[in-house]
Amino acid sequence: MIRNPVHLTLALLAVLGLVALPAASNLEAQGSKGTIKIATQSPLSGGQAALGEGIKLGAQLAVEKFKGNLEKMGYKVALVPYDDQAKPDVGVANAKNIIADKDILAVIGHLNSGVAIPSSEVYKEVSLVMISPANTNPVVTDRGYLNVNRVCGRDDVQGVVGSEFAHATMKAKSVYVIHDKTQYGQGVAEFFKTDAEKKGIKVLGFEGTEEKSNFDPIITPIKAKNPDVIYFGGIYDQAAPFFKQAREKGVRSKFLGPDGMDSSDLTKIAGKAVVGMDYTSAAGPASVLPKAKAFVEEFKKKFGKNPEPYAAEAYDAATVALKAVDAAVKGGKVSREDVATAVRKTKHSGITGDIEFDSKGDRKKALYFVLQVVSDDPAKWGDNKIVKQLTISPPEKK
Ligand code: ABU
Repeated sequence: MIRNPVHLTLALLAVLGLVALPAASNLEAQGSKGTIKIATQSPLSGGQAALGEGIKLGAQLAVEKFKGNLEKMGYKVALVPYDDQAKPDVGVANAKNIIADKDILAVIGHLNSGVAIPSSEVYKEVSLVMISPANTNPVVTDRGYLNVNRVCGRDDVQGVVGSEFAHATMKAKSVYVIHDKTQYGQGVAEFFKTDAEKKGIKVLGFEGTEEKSNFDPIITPIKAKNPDVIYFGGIYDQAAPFFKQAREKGVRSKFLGPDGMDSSDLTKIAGKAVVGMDYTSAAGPASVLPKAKAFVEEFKKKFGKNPEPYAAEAYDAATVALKAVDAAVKGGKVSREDVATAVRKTKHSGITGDIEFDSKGDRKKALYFVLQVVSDDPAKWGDNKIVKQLTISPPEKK
């Protein structure tokens, strides 16, 4: 779409072979003020849609709120949501479509590290920046790509926060570890297990499963071993039926898990079985983030529901993206690489705290929490008790 008459004339001359056009810029016809798009990639369908939808809506709210500067400069600004279905192949297929749309200057996503890692290999081909609100697997940033950043913490920290809690607070002498075989679930389970063993906790089992509905064959041997704690490295859509069935079958162990548990859908599916359980999270509960209160009100007013965990992080990630696009536009040229460079330099006081990235794209100071489920009412998920709150820098690269 070429709107500027000068560019139109140049294009016609180019077609006639009378003049060579410069290589297409990412923002088509910079002088003509085209459309700037921010994409989201997260699961919008399937069992993890509660968190994925929250990521999309958090980013949408930020774009609506902060697009004004760019509009004043004459650009249209649009959010383009993609449904990665929590599946790596779908995320990669979407990523290929995203990089083909030159108006897209940033991606906010994903929910799943196992989707973000291969998708970001595609974004890297064209230096398209990704800012993740939720991906905690270390590999996301340990590849050291300029275009990959995250505003949340890392599982090599989160797993240890969990094992420390199991040891010092839960006084666990034995644990049984289940994981979902994904890069995220298995990864965080391994960090938990390794540190738990260092602390002298006996690991009675370490088992991966993709089962989603009938956990009988897994629960029977766990019940026989009677661990003090069962740790589930995975996401709530799989963990909730497991916890529910475990209680129904008389398992008395305490439950523990990472941020994949952090969704109101955990109680929607598991009900009373998970009341009292503890989980770690890298998503900041609005109740401890003073600036997030207005966000929660605005979110509820606009979308008629509470923001799920990681919606606030998506809001901050999208705000950082827009700030970086603003800076790149003011620099007089807009390429995806300029935006990626600007993101890495951005300092932002967000609703989840101060955001600044290190040389790998990790947040310099990330937040970690231990929370406890207080009610079987999904509407009260935001009231979960904060048992512990930590601010931790990313580990030094080995
Ligand atoms: N960190 C929660 C979402 C799961 C993931 O990182 O894959």
